[in-house]
Amino acid sequence: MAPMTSQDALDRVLVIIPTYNEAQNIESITTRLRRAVPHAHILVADDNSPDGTGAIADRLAADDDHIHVMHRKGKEGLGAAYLAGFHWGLDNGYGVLVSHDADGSHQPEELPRLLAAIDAGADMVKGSRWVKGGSVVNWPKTRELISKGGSLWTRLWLGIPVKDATGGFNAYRAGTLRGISLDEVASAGYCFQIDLVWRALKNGFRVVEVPIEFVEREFGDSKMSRNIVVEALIRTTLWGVEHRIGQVLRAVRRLAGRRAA
Ligand SMILES: Nc1nc2c(ncn2[C@@H]2O[C@H](COP(=O)(O)OP(=O)(O)OP(=O)(O)O)[C@@H](O)[C@H]2O)c(=O)[nH]1
Ligand SMILES: [Mg+2]
Repeated sequence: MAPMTSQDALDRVLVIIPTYNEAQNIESITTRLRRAVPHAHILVADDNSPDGTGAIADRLAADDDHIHVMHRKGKEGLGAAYLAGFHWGLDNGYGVLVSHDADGSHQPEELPRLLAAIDAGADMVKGSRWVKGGSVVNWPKTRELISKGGSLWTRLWLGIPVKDATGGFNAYRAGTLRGISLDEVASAGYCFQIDLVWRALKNGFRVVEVPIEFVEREFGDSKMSRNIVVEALIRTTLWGVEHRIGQVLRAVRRLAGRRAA
């Protein structure tokens, strides 16, 4: 098979929407996405939502060949839903895969700007609240502090130049996802987003942040919990300790090598 050109990749876009109890949001978000980027396909990855989100998605898919639904057996966290969605997208030949929340926080009308950054050469694009031009609407101060604090903590430990490490509105070239050992990803909550950008950077992929306006959800409940924050804190700190020990060991080895020479 001939390799996919950049234009081929951008012609084959899949937007993955993980859902758990998003019955009030799913139709409006898919409608907005279909309007904003008409050639993109959508995969709803639903964890058997008790509120019937999966059945609504089925109805939408029945009327539109650009909408697909993956029914998963139960709530396993957004990380697991994204991994299943990425595998489905890669197996079905999509060139660019996008992660997108159902709750209206990520605005479909901003997706063309993320895709433009892929077109300009990025391997991974992060929609970012905390770069110049980015913003949040209707977010309580506590959420802003958790998000900014989490990104700062990540930057300090991992030494990565990413302002919004936990952001979930991202676009990946298929080759990026193939090159970051997805099978080893164990993060379940929003730490998943940090895990993926850290892997992309470690593997030498070009990561670009583009400013987005993030809007607090109007309908339905947030699945953010203390466990999700604690998971992110523990995992990033462990990766950071491993990273910093690696740096020290490499420096010691270099020094020892210089002495011996
Ligand atoms: N399939 C699946 N989707 C999930 C799960 N948890 C959350 N989601 C979806 O992932 C997206 C983000 O979840 P939110 O609850 O909005 O979490 P958040 O965006 O981190 O938190 P808020 O900013 O408070 O909304 C939404 O589309 C959810 O429906 C899950 O366990 N399984
Ligand atoms: Mg949300």
